[in-house]
Amino acid sequence: MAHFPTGFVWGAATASYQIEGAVHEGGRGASIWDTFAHTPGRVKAGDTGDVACDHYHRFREDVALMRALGLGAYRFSVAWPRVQPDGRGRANEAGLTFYDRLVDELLGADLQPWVTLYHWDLPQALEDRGGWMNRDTAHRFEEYAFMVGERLSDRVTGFMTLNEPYIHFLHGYALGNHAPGRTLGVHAFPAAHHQLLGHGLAVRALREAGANMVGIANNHAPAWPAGDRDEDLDAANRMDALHNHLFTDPLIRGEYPALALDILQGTDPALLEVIRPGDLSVIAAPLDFLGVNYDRPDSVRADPTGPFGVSLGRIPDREYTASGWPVVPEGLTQTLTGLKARYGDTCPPLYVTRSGCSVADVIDVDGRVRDDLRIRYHEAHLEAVRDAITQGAGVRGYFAWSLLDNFEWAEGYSQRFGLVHVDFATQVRTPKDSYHWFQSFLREQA
Ligand code: GCO
Repeated sequence: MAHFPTGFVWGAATASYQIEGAVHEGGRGASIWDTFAHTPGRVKAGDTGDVACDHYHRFREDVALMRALGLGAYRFSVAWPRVQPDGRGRANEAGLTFYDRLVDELLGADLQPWVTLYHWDLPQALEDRGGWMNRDTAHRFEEYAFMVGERLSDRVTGFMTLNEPYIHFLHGYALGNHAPGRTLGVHAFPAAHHQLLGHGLAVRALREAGANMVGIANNHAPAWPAGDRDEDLDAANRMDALHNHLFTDPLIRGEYPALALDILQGTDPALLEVIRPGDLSVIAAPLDFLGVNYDRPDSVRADPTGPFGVSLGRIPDREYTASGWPVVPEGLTQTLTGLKARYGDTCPPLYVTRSGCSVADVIDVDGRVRDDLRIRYHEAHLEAVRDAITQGAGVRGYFAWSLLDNFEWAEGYSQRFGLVHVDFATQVRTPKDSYHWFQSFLREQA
């Protein structure tokens, strides 16, 4: 494969609740994912993140694995309930100390720390007051962002305020298959707006605390009409507005996409009252980069019975990963070039902040994990990034999801996304073939 631009950032990504475990240590408070996972029937096989990869105790070993791989960066998230167990008030020193040590360990291994402030583990105490449906949560987030910024910004390369506010809004508040498990449908819009407001307030707080580079990690998927009926084209446009523009137009243009406003207005005009004068200028605080998380295109069909009047179908004639996602690398090129086309010169530099797939991995008798599909997946998506760069989308980094097999939300431990296999009974880490492939790929890039 041809070379990527000099300075291109190569990393791996994880999230706190998915790997840390140690949920009762260091003064950590409960998060909505603790509550959700401990509610029978919510997570496959009753799995929880109580232990996960025990990364809280094994982070040195995990950093050493990344160093040996040859990565230059690590994207992890800070668990808000470690820093503020109840989501408000004074910082919990033990929580900050954990991340302090992690950051120092990374720097000692020549890895840039990239920090996500919020990857869905809201302190339960805030959910008890309405969670992201409550405007006050945005102000609590600002306060928390400042605390983390003050402690870590002297050593962190890039901060991401939120991870995938779209997925959190959709699955957490509209559909309810993720924590906090609310099923509000379109009426979940305040959870979208308040996350965006929290983002804007946090950008300001992080800069005041001395952060160098501030961005966000958004989820994107090109909307492909499933058929050529006019209704399907309309449905695809609506999906595009909800999935791709609702969480980027306000950041970059300072306005909500008209189509999304139409959907809200058509459901309940009172929904728009959560947008207060001045909010959009807070939300549109300038960004240093835009993180892009991509899985697959949305194959969209008009469906009056589906949420938002659409249903999503399969994309035919594709290889499928273990979690049932089709492999569609050109959708990543389309996403990256699409952002550049939509926002032009106002488009911040792009980073692929999460790319990877689930494979039904097993350790063979010779001790190897032959995850050829994952290798092909990364190769194809890296080609897709290269194509986007050639077509003028300024892409500056790629973070593989994930370093380790981990707690895959409602799927529990049934889906393995890691470059490194984790035996959850013994916590033994085994680098997979994809880990070794990435290692030689990076040597060639050097
Ligand atoms: C995200 C993702 C991850 C998932 C991964 C596989 O928000 O970045 O949801 O947390 O584990 O994308 O589904």
